[in-house]
Amino acid sequence: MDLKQLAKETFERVAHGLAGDTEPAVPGAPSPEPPSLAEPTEPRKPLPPKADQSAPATRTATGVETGAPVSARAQQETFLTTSTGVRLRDTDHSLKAGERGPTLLQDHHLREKITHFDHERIPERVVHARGAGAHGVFIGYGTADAICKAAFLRDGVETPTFVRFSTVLGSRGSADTVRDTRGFATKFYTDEGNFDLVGNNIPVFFIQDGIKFPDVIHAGKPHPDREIPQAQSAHDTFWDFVSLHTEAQHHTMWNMSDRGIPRSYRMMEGFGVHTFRVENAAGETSLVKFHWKPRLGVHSLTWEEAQLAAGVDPDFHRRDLYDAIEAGAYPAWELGLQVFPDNPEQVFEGIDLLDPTKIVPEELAPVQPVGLMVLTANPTNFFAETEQVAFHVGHLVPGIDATDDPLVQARLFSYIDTQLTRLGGPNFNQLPVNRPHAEVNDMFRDGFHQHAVHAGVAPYKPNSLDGGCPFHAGADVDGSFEHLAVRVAEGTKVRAQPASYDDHFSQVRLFWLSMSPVEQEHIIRAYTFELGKCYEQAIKERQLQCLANIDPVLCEEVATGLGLPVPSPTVPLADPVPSPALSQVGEAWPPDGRIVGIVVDPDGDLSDVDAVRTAIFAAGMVPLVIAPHGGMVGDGITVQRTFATARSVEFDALLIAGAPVPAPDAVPLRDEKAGAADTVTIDPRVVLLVEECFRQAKVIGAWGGGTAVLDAAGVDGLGIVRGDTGADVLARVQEDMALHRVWDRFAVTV
Ligand code: HDD
Repeated sequence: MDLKQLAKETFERVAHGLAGDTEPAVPGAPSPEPPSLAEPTEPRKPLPPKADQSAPATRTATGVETGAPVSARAQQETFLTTSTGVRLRDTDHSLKAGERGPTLLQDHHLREKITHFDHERIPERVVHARGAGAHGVFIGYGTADAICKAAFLRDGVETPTFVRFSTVLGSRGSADTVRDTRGFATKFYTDEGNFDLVGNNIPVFFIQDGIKFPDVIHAGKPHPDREIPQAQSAHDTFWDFVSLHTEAQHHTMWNMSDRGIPRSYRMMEGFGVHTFRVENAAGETSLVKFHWKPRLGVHSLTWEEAQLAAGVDPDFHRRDLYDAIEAGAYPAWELGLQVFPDNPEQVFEGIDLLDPTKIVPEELAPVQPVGLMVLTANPTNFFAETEQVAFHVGHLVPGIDATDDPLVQARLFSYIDTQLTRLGGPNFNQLPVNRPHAEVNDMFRDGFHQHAVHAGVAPYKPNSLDGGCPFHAGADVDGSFEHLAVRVAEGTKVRAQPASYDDHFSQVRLFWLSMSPVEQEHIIRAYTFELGKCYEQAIKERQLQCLANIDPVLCEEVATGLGLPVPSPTVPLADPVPSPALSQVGEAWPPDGRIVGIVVDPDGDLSDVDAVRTAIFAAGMVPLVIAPHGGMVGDGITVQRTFATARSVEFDALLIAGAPVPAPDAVPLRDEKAGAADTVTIDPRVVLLVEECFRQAKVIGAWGGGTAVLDAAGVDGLGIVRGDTGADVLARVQEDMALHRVWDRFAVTV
């Protein structure tokens, strides 16, 4: 079977199956071409209904059950009521003793309204508080059948999913583009019950044993006295911990690399991190690691972009995901497995598979695709879905089990426990977003927020009063869960770990050596920046010692930046074989879903602009027209960004169609001292846009009068495309975009 072709066909089926029936946003208006990728600038028809997430039956004011899917259920054409359904004539004035008199305690509507409001907030997640979610569908390829019997992996089986992406350290309102690990948690509503794959965009973790989780998080969170910095690792407590607790060095290096600042949630890999044990229909077991491979490739922001975005658009990743889905540019990932024999040592090629600070390079164990996930719908209500979704690594389905990795063992406890505080009781799986699509017949009763009205008198086993129901599923019943019967290593009770866990540096070096020069340069800068933000000299010196144990060049460069002496290694440097799969540089990717800005001059030649927009759409990208003012320019070209609202971070490439004139309040770029008035008439905000895009190594193209902007900004060389027509320039820009950035430009600008 050609898996690439299968992935493509599966994606087309899902994406076009949904987009196919898109109708014009404004009835009677012609559909934009192609309709599915336009940035949403006007109200649209609601997206197709999501997988059945129905809340308990809701009644309208007339007492008729709507039966409408959740996404379409708005409170239209209804009367305002109290929470008990009594119609209200006035919700704007409290009940007073006279127009100017005091408010009466009797005003039960006022009290109900304010009381409910007072209790609208729930505790944010203790980690991963800031996030964004989406609904999707997973389609199995059947390629995992030989090793895993889980039904959702079978060929063609479609399973609804809900995914939540997140940052780890920041609070709910923190910026999206901070340097941090990203959570990538997926709930599969399978026919055999819910399966949660609660992973990250980084394949290793800071600690080898879950008992240290409170330590690493306390160190990473803001300082307890000042509660700063928010959503950052650039502070003393974080570096204090990771430099003392050297098993954290591998994860830390991934954070300091470009992986710590993803371009988009749509362009991140996901990892289950731990090794899991799977079982096939014949009862044979294998060990596996889960990988999500994004269809758009793995791409990152530059540090400058990340910082700019945190200021100009703190919701950058949330907006990007929402807009892409709303526009029909559905993000997609292939689920893949690295498969290892289930040997008693649980070691593969010398790598301890139970140590979550280690990867298995893909060159040693290729990632084998087993299915495709496409995210097709945004949440209808952020709180109800994204905030209340509750993941748990113990939500496993038949055929998949946890291993004895001490990190996952602690997680098996933590996830249910945390929901008790966060969601206020043990019935959180009854919330619509958490509700399994498989039949639920548990014997859990009562508790806060109990929504079920359980029938029967015997919620216990054994019973005779309910006919012995519900029954245990016997071994002969399909789809029943059983912990895999693996032999437990014999030993005495100890608080200890195997000697193999003591190697804290060889794989960090492997990662470092696998990076291209420009990625190494970014890593050096990140360490230099973060350590430069620390106050304690001893912490900086201790981290430099760790870097000396990873690589002498890395250590020397960072030490130079900090103005500190270079220590010598205290452990022998390993000689690992680099893993090219770890680098983001070098591979060409489809440009789908990328944003191309087109700067236009309303008074200039706009003849090519429409054709260029259409060609960008046709290539699966999103064009955004940038003009001095909003509204329309030329012959019906809609403006999406103005010189005041556009900023470089938003665009993957920039096109300039004509020399943009200065806005009335703009300061003309002229050399007053030289008296050369009016030598340049280009709006300085456009010049800034071009300069920033150039620094961020983006492709920039210009034709006709637009080339004057390139001259004004003083940009030239690699990835600067000049031409006579828009079509010619766009074609060459697209070629350069395949590599995401003009990587070689960094060499000339740093
Ligand atoms: Fe965790 C949330 C991922 C180790 C305890 N974790 C949480 C989320 C993700 C991860 C993506 C957010 C889920 C959501 O969107 O609601 N966590 C990981 C990964 C880990 C990891 C990939 C290591 C491989 N976590 C880990 C440990 C513990 C926890 C070792 C505790 C012993 N994690 C939690 C938690 C959270 C959580 C406190 C906070 C909110 C929640 O669970 O629902 O239970």
